[in-house]
Amino acid sequence: MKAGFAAIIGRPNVGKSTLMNHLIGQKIAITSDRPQTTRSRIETVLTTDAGQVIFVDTPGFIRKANNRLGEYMMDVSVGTLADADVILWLIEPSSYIGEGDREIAEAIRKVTTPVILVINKTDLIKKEQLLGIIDAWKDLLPFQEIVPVSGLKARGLDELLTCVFRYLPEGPMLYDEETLTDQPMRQIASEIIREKALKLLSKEVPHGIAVVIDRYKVRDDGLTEIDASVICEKESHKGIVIGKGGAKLKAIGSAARRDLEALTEGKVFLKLFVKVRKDWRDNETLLRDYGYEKKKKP
Ligand SMILES: Nc1nc2c(ncn2[C@@H]2O[C@H](COP(=O)(O)OP(=O)(O)OP(=O)(O)O)[C@@H](O)[C@H]2O)c(=O)[nH]1
Ligand SMILES: [Mg+2]
Repeated sequence: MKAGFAAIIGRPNVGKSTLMNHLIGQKIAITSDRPQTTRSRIETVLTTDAGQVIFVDTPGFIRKANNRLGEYMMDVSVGTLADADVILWLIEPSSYIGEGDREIAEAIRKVTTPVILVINKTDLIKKEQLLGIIDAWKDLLPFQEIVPVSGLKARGLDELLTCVFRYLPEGPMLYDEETLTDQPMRQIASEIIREKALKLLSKEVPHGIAVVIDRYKVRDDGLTEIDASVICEKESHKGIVIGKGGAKLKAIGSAARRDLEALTEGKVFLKLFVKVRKDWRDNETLLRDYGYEKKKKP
């Protein structure tokens, strides 16, 4: 049997979280069409006859962090490169190699971890274009493999898995067979609410949002009660999050509740509150309170 870690890295919005969800067959990581959706390291586990892969979803690589949250996110992404057994570097299906991609290549050159280049979103291109893309990228790094996939349409995933297992060490399973993720339910719940805020709010507001679960209680009758605070970083954002007559907050709440009920397979009572914590993205104490804390290596 084989078991090990596969880090999923790449620029923001290339489809890392979507791919991971489709690889394990369940939605654990939140996704959106906005860059910088994922903020922390999320592990999910796939157990097959061949062994166990622990996928590690990461925040997208950015060239320059604008605040401490951004610095934290970059630390998470760079930190996974050396720790993983294999790196899956996801790219858009394009021949263009930007500065951001070159910086990722530089970061990968500093580690000895094998790298699979994963050309994602191939549903958006014609088959004939693929060879040109492979040709443009193949010499950027000594890639072990180049694999085209579509995370969204779940195409090419078996081929990708076969490649991943090639680079995992022999060894016993790291998690028991039933384990799907290292994320506790409270954390998944807070992320689901943040996802709906990302999708339903426009402009710069969503990037300054954090969600904190104040209370999470499973009642004897099976119903789950959740109180959560939607934190925004400016007084002027609070009204936008609440919306006219509370409509926006209500929409965020009902969309989140639908997902939470599907996940918990039961009824959910969700209460949302909106709070302002000025410039929390640059406040070390608040970042720690919201779970964006650097974990010390043992
Ligand atoms: N057409 C197409 N769209 C995709 C595919 N994979 C992801 N997307 C879309 O791309 C957008 C970004 O997807 P995410 O999975 O959130 O991307 P990410 O790389 O995790 O983004 P960050 O967490 O912000 O770094 C979403 O709108 C997805 O629906 C794909 O294979 N094909
Ligand atoms: Mg993501």
